[in-house]
Amino acid sequence: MSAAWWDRLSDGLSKTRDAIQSRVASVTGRTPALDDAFFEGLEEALILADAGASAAADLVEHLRDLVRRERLREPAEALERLVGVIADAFPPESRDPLSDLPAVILLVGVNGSGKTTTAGKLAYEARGAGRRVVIGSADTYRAAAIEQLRVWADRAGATVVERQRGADPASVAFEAVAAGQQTGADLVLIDTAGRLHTSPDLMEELKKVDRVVRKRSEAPVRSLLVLDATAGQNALQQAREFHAALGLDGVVLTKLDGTATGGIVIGVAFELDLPIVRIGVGEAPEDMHAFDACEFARALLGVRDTQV
Ligand SMILES: Nc1nc2c(ncn2[C@@H]2O[C@H](COP(=O)(O)OP(=O)(O)O)[C@@H](O)[C@H]2O)c(=O)[nH]1
Ligand SMILES: [Mg+2]
Repeated sequence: MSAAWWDRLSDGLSKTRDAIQSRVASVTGRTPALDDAFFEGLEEALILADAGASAAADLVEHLRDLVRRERLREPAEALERLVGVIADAFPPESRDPLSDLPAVILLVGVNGSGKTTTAGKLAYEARGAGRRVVIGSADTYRAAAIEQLRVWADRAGATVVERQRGADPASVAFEAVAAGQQTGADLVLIDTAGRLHTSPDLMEELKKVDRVVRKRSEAPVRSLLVLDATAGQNALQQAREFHAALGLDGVVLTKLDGTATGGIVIGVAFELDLPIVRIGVGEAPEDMHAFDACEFARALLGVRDTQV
């Protein structure tokens, strides 16, 4: 990982990191340092970072066991072990829904979470790897949304399938899949509308898009939830609802460069057992990265990798 990339992710997670580091600093030099208050403090910091209460309790319990078994005494050692404990809470990388192509990827999520931007970034990444990409513009509610996606598609060198505003999203998605098949595309990305996840209409519309796409596609179809990491506990609730309605294959966490607490990544992986497929750290095409659980845990806890 380059220093710039580390700093970018690290800056976004500074709030959580500072909270954890100050707890560690407050017990350093004390004997014994690794007492109940230390572990309770860590658990509280993880909850404040939006990891969710059950994930926080479970992770800290694991850490306590390790510390006891290895007879650790130093807060820095405990923190280093916590990196491993957090990293192990994520599903294995072998479950990356973007790793085996051809595929059709449905991008879903609430308004403003970053679906269109993510479609553009994924197209840009796949084009960079020499893949043929078709993007379906299935957010037909706003003319601006269609425009925005076209700009991204042009930039990436991807083919875009679009219809006029107000067209049936499922038919646009259907056409995109058909176009992908006809042209031998490796990747078909379907951008959808957001609105509120609490709107039953939206879920019904997405289920219809999902049904139509699965029926038409010969390639595997995977649904990715695009989540705004700055939404905190709200993001976890959205993930539960989208997962229940659509059966998700993974999550893209956006805006980790912003004011995100970051722990939401842990909550989603832990509670829903979904892989974090990519993370977004800015608005430019190259501001998206594969998720590495160990790197992430290091950035969140402020523990530099000492092995490199
Ligand atoms: N800082 C930052 N902004 C992002 C990121 N992803 C998306 N955005 C911005 O969030 C806003 C909403 O994104 P958009 O893709 O239109 O969301 P959609 O409604 O889900 O399609 C836009 O201003 C994007 O530029 C990210 O990873 N970091
Ligand atoms: Mg959009």
